[in-house]
Amino acid sequence: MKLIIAIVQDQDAPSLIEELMDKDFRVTKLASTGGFLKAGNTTLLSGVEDDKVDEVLKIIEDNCKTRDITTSLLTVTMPGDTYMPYPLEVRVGGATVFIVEVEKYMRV
Ligand code: 2BA
Repeated sequence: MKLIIAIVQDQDAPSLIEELMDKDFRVTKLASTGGFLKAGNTTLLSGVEDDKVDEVLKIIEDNCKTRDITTSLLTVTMPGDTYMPYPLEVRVGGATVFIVEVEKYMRV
């Protein structure tokens, strides 16, 4: 068994969870925050049998879009200690996925 950890954009989470549930995969949704943008994203945990991993990855790929986001994360220091927000283009997604071997899975 593998644990699939997928970090996705909030907008993509509802359709992704719906399709996973429709296809009888179990999934847990966690509210998370990206370290770089300091903005909310969604982390999904799904324990799946080895032969189902590719199917789950395909569902993630189909539901998660790449988006270009303009953020004002950077600031430029101006004379007189004034800070000006400086727009920064960042490409986010579709999804960041980790696949981890599960040593033991129990529901007691
Ligand atoms: P954030 O850390 O908020 O990053 C959002 C996007 O900002 C990233 O999109 C990437 O395009 C950009 N970015 C991140 N760090 C950067 C840096 N040092 N310099 C320039 N640009 C940077 P994604 O790569 O699609 O990542 C989306 C979210 O997935 C991340 O949100 C983070 O929450 C998570 N993530 C990505 N890689 C990870 C990793 N190796 N370990 C843990 N979480 C990760």
